[in-house]
Amino acid sequence: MKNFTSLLDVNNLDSLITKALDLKKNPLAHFKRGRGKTLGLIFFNPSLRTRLSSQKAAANLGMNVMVININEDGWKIELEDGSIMNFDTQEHIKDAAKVISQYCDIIGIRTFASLKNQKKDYEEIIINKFLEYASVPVISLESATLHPLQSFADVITIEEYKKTKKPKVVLSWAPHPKALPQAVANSFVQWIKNTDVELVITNPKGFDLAPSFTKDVKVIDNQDEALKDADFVYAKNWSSFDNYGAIGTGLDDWKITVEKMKLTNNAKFMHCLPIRRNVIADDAVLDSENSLIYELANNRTYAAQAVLLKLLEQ
Ligand code: SN0
Repeated sequence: MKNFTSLLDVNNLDSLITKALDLKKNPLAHFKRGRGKTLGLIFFNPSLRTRLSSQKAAANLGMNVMVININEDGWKIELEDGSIMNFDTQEHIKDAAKVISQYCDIIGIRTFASLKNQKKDYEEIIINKFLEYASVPVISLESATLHPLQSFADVITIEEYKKTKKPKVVLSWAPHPKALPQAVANSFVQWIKNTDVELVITNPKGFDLAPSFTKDVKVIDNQDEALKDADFVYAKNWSSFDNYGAIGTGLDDWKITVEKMKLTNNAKFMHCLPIRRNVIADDAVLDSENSLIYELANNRTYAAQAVLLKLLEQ
């Protein structure tokens, strides 16, 4: 593994899952591996779990960590090659990537979709520029269209809690007051398709994910029907892909309630957090025995640690 920006960077998912579960049992087993090595975390937008779980993962490997919130603390970054920088951007991404590579052995980048320009978002300009110009491995800490560290934690958690060999996993769209990226959902589908589950996506008309991700996946717009016999319910809002960035209105009944969970096979409930409580899912679901929200967040550390370890081992 040279970089970690999507599932496509992973050679053997099963062995990476095993590695993460081993690290969960013995987090300090490789404490000497990262000694003298530095992880740089570059944030273009807010983060709680990704930031802290990555720091924790690095600390468990004996690494040093440097963090910068680039929009608040750094210069305004220029993305266009060849641009004449006589306006408001102050530092070219090429220069930033080359300089940060001198200070760090691994660089994590967190970016966010504009949700205005589909083509630009799906081109993943920031991550790709870092891949082009950095001289050390690059990890995505959520990009415009993918969130691989989250998805890795998602598959680890399903592996840990599944009761049958091939559980039914339902990814359900849920309401939200703001336009959110498709990244978590796209990436969830990309990863989960490579595990042994029956995947069903349910979303309202007009909210289908990009066909490149949903190819060969069952997608239905009847949420109740989708939830039937589910072993895992993964709720997430995303804004429209087709009508790019549009939010759903009048769709509040897509919220996950106790009544909806009763349609399932006593399913476990998952969400990546942060969650708008009583909008996406009711408190009674989030705080129920079947809720895995905190366990999923806990697994973010071991997902990040398995990835860092793999990159340190080359
Ligand atoms: C992000 C998203 O991609 O949906 C991060 C998830 C890991 N979520 C949000 O931006 C939520 C913000 C909000 O307004 O609730």
